[in-house]
Amino acid sequence: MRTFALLKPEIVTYPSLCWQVLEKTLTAGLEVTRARKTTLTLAEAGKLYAAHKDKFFYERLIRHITSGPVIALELQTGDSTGGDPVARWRQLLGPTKVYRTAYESPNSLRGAFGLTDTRNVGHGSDSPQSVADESALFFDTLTPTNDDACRPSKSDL
Ligand code: YYY
Ligand code: MG
Repeated sequence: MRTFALLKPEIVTYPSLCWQVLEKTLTAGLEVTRARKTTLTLAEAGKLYAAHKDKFFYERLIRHITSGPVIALELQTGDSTGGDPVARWRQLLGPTKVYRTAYESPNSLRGAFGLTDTRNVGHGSDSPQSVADESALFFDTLTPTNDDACRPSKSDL
């Protein structure tokens, strides 16, 4: 069983933050099975956040997620820890709204690195269906970008 996670631009733009997030992810017993760095087009961001189209924050959310590179991760729980990776990643992320992290989970990723309700470190799928849809979007159908130039092709391996 896997989950889909996305690191947002305010993390990916800063390599040291990015490494700290990845380190906490591994320490929480999650293993990275696939990863891809990319920069979303407006249309791709609209697909990822289609469920929020009518919300008051939609425009700022889309503007932010397309403002710089993101890293898509497919995660699984390690053999020794087991458990549901969807719940594990969302628990590690912490609450959506940053003010809540202060008293609910200061050690979560959003508690440690979250800046605002929009610039809140990452995304996590919330159901088996969204894992399937979002993994397919990022790993199968996304437009290739310059970031893909540094990915090895199968014949290089
Ligand atoms: O799943 P999660 O990311 O924790 O929150 P959602 O309620 O699905 O919202 C998706 C995304 O929208 C959130 O990560 C930031 C943004 N957002 C916002 O900018 N302002 C809000 N008040 C609520 C959500
Ligand atoms: Mg959500």
